[in-house]
Amino acid sequence: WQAKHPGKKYPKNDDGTIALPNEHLLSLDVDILYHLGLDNKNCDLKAMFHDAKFVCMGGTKYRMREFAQYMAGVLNIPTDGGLKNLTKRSQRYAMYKVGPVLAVSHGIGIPSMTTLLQEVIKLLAYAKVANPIVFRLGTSGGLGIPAGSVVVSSWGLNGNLEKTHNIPILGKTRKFPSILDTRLSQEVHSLADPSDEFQTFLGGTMGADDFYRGQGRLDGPFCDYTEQDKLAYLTKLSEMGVRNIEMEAPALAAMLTEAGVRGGVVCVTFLDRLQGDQVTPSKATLTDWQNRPMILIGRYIEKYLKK
Ligand code: R2B
Ligand code: URA
Repeated sequence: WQAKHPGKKYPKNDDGTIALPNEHLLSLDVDILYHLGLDNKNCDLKAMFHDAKFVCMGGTKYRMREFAQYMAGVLNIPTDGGLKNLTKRSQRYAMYKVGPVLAVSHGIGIPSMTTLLQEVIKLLAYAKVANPIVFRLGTSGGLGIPAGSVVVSSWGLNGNLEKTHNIPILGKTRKFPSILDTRLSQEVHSLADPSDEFQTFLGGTMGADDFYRGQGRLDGPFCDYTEQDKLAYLTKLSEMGVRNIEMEAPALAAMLTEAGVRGGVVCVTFLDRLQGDQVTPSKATLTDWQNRPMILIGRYIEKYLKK
């Protein structure tokens, strides 16, 4: 795409809408966004989503429904008829819309998240949304910070300790830089308030392709390394500036960069991985902690819309 559009860094039209770089799409009579249960012929995507400025993604359907409800309160938008799951026909993910906010679940891990994200990117392009902003609100394990803290990611790191998202394409592994928008992450971080019940950190995020060995845990069904090996690995990550470990950040960073869309990752930490591997807090505590990224993102969206 860049070869054909010299001088343009990202695939964007002058009005800020997304110019999808894949020319094969032009020959499709209808583009079926299969996992969303929507398409660009039988659905008026522009009428449905044109005002969707913020896409907020998170692992579970339940949490994203809670977030949509929370944003309805923050933005004073009535939800009298109840929140509708807009992907009902697919069942795979859930998507709710509250004014300018789309709340979408993405499941666990990079393949699940990127499947959803690519269809969301096409949705935003077909709906002609100008300059959308995408956030992931997630959970993670922290490195040397108190459980319950929030981390705003400044970059993503993959399991091979590279700042790239690596994916085999036509039998060859390709690497895409996992950069995040520095200004956006700093702005979100600056919205942490000294009176918050939690601390908020800015730092790197490692996205692993596995919850157990991929995150250096000792409590999976398989493990042939020692506790010293684990701690050496986690210490190395920490020295590189990694503050938390989850399972999506490098891919999200890479895909948004490729699409020319600004975005960020804000995760609460459920434990300090230097202290252990098991997630021990009660369900009530974990549910409460999961509201923390919502609070920060809610502040960002409210402030942005007031500008
Ligand atoms: C954090 O939590 C999930 C695994 O429990 C995964 O989606 C992630 O990134
Ligand atoms: N999610 C992860 O991916 N890792 C953790 O340690 C906790 C939540």
